[in-house]
Amino acid sequence: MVERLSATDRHEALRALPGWSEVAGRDAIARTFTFTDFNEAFGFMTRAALVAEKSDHHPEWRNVYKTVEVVLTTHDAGGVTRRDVDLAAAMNAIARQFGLA
Ligand code: HBI
Repeated sequence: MVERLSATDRHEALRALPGWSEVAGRDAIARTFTFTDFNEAFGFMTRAALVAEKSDHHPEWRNVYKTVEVVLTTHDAGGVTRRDVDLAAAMNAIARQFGLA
């Protein structure tokens, strides 16, 4: 099973993940993506879903109009692992295709 990251490794990983931060009271990371409209938000989710399914690692997320709130944690490990960091990086790359920083 994949291992939880140490606090140091988690902090180091977050430094390379613009927009992501730790979730208070939970071993998880989160980012809220704000697009220009629902079409872009849902387009982002569609592309991210394909990555998630391919890697068998799935986000907790919520869409309201043009925002997508994402929380990543590895349920099997009970905390943040390399799999969450990889999915967060993939989501940032997809968001950049929609013009987000
Ligand atoms: N997604 N975020 C997350 N965390 C998991 O532990 C996880 C998952 N998707 C699929 C998955 N685990 C399966 O590998 C196991 O539940 C069998």
